[in-house]
Amino acid sequence: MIRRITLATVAGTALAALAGCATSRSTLSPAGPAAGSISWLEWSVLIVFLVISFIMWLLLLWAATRKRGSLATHEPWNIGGGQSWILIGGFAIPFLVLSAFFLLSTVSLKSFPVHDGDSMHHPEIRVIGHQWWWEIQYLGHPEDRQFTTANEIHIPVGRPVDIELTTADVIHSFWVPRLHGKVDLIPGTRNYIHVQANAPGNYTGQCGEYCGEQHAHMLLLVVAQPEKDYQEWYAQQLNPAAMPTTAEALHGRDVFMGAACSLCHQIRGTEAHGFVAPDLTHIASRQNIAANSYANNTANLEAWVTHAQSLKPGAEMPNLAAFNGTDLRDLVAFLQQLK
Ligand code: HEC
Ligand SMILES: [Cu+2]
Repeated sequence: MIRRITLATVAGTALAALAGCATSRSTLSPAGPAAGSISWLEWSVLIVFLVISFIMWLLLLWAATRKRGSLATHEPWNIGGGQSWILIGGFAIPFLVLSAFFLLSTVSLKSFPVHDGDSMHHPEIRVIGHQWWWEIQYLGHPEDRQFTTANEIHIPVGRPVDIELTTADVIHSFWVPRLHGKVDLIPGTRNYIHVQANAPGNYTGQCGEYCGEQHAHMLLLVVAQPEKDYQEWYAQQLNPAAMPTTAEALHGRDVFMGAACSLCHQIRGTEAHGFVAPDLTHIASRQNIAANSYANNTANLEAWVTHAQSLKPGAEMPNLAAFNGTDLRDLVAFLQQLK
């Protein structure tokens, strides 16, 4: 019976632990230099402390099972009974191990640059946290190389990208575990970070600082692309919104402009100039909606536009349920051609 319980516990724990290894948001599979150095530190701490724990278990076992003398034959600790155990095991070894890890963490912090404003003159991207989505400004030079998007950051692969972090409301934290460590977005302050991905791919991130009701649905996507694809994406994002060509999309455009949407959202090249919500100029080019909480497809767009509060209760987008079938269909058709 005890053996079974032990086996089940060990197997269960191992499964739970292994399940954490393979996700797209695991610090255990680093894909950039900063995450690499954090992961290296993580493994060394884990291994050293496992070895120490193993030795402790052996000592405990030995103490519990050895043949005991009577208490009277045991010297008091201050005249030699176990004094050296206390000095070496309780002081010298922990001092050495903890000092070594203090030094290692300091070295690892150095490879994870967070600059102050002075040393970071020209960030390429500014990320502004909002409850509960990410505003993303590309700060290209000259000014006509600049545009704003949301929730999905594209970076070229293989070189560091300088990102400035700030917030429009409360404290958030920028964290893409496979690429770098957490850096907070703090009101009235700018923080800086270098982000680099070694291989092309999608890297999921998550707000790392509790920021209210929908904190858990404040996800982020970093898409690392070869330089050429990245430049194509960049050029495409600079364009104003596509002009609708189908009758549905044209009608959908009127629905959008006639409803409250344009009070909050911007679509460059149209009369929609709201600035309190994600820029929708190229919404169809994004993989997900609602800060990467739902896939960007017809069903989810229809659900989101009419019942945002059911999908993300508390989000700053109201339910706009009062569309009839055709209006809703055409509105979504309009959004879907904003490539
Ligand atoms: C009161 C302001 C407001 C109005 C009005 C509004 N929205 Fe939004 N919308 C938001 C906010 C804020 C978000 C981000 C919510 C989040 O992810 O937490 C959002 C998100 C979205 C998204 C997802 C964007 C993304 O990148 O994740 C779409 C699509 C969208 N709105 C479409 C519309 C349409 C269509 C209308 C009009 C029918 C509309 N919105 C009206 C505030 C508004
Ligand atoms: Cu948060």
